[in-house]
Amino acid sequence: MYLVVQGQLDMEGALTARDRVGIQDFVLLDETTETAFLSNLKKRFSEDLIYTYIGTLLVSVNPYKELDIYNKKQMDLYMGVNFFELPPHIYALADNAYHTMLTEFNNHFILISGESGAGKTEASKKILQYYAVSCPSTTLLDTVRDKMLMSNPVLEAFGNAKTLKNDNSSRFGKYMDIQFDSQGDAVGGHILNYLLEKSRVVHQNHGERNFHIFYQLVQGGEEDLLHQLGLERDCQHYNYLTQGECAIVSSINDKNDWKTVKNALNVINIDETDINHLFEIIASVLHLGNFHFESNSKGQAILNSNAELLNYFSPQLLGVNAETLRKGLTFRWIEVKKDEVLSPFTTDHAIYARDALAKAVYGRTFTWLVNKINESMENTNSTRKTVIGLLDIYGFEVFNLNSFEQFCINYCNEKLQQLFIQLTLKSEQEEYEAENIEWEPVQFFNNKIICDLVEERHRGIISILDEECLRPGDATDLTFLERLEEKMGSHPHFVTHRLADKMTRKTLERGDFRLLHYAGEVTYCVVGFLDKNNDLLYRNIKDLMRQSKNAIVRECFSSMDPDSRRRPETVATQFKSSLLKLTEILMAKEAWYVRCLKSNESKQPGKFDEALIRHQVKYLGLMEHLRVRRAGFAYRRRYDVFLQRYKPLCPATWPHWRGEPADGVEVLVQHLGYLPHEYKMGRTKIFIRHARTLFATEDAFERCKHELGECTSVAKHFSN
Ligand code: AD9
Ligand code: MG
Repeated sequence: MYLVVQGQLDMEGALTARDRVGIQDFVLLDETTETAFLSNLKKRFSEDLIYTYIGTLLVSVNPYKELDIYNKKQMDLYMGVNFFELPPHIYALADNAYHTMLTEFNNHFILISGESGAGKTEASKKILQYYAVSCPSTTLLDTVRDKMLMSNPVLEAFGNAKTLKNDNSSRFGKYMDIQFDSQGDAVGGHILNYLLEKSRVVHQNHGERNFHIFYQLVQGGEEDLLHQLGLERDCQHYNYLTQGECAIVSSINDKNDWKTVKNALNVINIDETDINHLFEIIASVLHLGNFHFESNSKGQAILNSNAELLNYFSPQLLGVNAETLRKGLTFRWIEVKKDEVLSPFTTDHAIYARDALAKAVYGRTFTWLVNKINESMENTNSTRKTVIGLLDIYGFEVFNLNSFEQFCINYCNEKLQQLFIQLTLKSEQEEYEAENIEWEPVQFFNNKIICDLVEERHRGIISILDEECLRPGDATDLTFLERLEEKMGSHPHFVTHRLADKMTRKTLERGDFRLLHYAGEVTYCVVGFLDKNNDLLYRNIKDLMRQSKNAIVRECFSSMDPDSRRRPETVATQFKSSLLKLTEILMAKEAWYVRCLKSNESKQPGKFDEALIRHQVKYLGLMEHLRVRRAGFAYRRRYDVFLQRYKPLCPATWPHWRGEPADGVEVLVQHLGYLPHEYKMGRTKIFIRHARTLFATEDAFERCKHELGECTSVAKHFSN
């Protein structure tokens, strides 16, 4: 009996091999110094042990190499096993969330955070795979699972791109609810998407690419299809694909990915007609990017592109009249006393209109795709269900040149950090309160001050940006910066060129401002902030798209913009509201955390860049989290779980304790010689102040495992 139970507990020398593989849970670390923390992380990383716990939080270090730890055998191993009984793994966290959801019948979410390239998307895919493979299944449900799994390659093709930080960087935020019925079957899914980085469609920095789907189509698309879409099999032919000068990336196989995506589109129930429309849209965007404009003698823009192409692609692919499109891109239609008057564009305006159209078509198609995926994963069964939400959002990023997109992405990461702080502090505090335990709060750096700086009504950066966007007349990116300087000048997390020298000893260009984010300082260039925030599309172009013969284009422009005359909310404000809603959704659920760390900047397998990791450990607040876990009480276990594990250490509790688990635990720890200040009995759990107490118990337990029958002497030894 003992051995059967312990079979699951087999940590085979985990403690004795501590020196080699480090400690599996930081809570058990002897010292809570950063050096000890890093040394443990490094030790484990060098053994390909990329996961370590801080209590129930999972720290993951990106190995940049395939590890043989994500197979069915491993999944089976972790299924239904108590959290701490096997080496740390993303499956253990997934499994624990799942079983807690089933036993407590409540909703959970897994917050996966870390900077760009740290491994969030990979982690979220592993979790989804775990649920898809491990949960009970019926044939009917298998199709739901397939759809959930296949939504990934599709969304990654349309929403991910190569950046300087990550060859498969998520350029949108994704929150996915996986719905389970009371038997634990995965019965449906729903995705919320957040702010796609649309500007990438028309512009990429050096060393970066457009969204994967464009390259997949051009390189993997069948001859017939390319012919039908009027495309060349050569990325170099397209302006929207060549700015980064890296159309081919060694780690990416666009041809294979194309096949996967096509297959996935079928699995998620997109019919042939829609698939064709989808490809027509992708091709239209590429063609649009090749439109050039010249200036005539009056300074007016003239479309100087292959007329044949325009005449083919406008009606056949984009589904609109070629001449109307040409006019739309070179003239503005103004209403004068109820008459429409055409006012010619300059070439700059025409380029703006062209790019705005490409971005709008692509961005709306992306949302259409998410809606389609949601339809296909919808759970039509009305029985009560619970969910596990998976949050995988673009990570914090700093480039040489940071613009509005990085501002939004980094703001989003501030919000998630804030949520983490609130929830970890809150839950800790609540637990002590609920269990009637006194505790000592630990000081955190609270990044609320930065969130406020960005989002506060009337005073935050977003409000000031919106004011400038709405101000008629001479508002420009630079006047926006001036406003910021006027209003934020002395804020401890805001720097402009006037203050730069004094505060950070680093100079700033005139058009820049710098934010001191929780994760580091980022210098933003204001150029383009107003345009990107306004994200305006000329009304006549919108009207034209609404009449498109391409059903997806028509749907995108009709349903999403019912009132074209009302000024839409700005991009930043919409984003802010969507993050607020997301926070509410998450706050109503029980949280699990995966903190991903990037091991090195050069994406090299097995390289542990200590300075880089130290920095992340710092700003992610891992040390504080650890201290909070240990401050009051390092460890807590439910009475029944604690008793079940350690009962062999005491004759009175072994092999069975016939009373209340709490009483059994009291007898057990008395027998082990716990001193009164070393532990507290809560309502449902035992709280142990120092890790070493638990550690000694663990050691005793390990020895006991090997020296069956000598438990009593082990306990005696312990109390000495
Ligand atoms: V971003 O904020 O979307 O730019 P992520 O999502 O944090 O970023 P991602 O999951 O895409 O990073 O990981 C980056 C790359 O690291 C992957 O493409 C893999 O090559 C590599 N990676 C990440 N996690 C693992 C892993 N558990 N095992 C092996 C990994 N390789
Ligand atoms: Mg990602």
